[in-house]
Amino acid sequence: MSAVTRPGLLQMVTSNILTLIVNPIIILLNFFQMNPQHTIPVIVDNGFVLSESRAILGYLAEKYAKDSTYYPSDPMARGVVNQRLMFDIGTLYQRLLETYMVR
Ligand SMILES: N[C@@H](CCC(=O)N[C@@H](CS)C(=O)NCC(=O)O)C(=O)O
Repeated sequence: MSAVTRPGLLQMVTSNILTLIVNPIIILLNFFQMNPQHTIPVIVDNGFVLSESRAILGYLAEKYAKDSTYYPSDPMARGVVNQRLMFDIGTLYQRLLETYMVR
């Protein structure tokens, strides 16, 4: 009896293939439900779901590195960090679009 016709092998292979197809679909559906924007990164922190990289960075720093120099509490120092965080999305991408994409 060949390996392919051995009883149980076909079911095992079929089951594994189905798992390989179905599991990613379930993961994807859960992800879409969790993050309606369908973008990465996304974090789940004790059930709290947050997308948008800059929001995630601010949240993580506020929650887990309160007095860190990465995200200082001093308003002027934090202002500079926020300016750097938002420069690309606020200015750089817009200029790139204007220069190279929009005609
Ligand atoms: N502004 C978002 C942008 C996120 C974003 O566009 N991520 C890309 C991958 S780097 C993505 O998920 N693209 C899929 C899509 O836009 O559907 C952030 O900073 O998190």
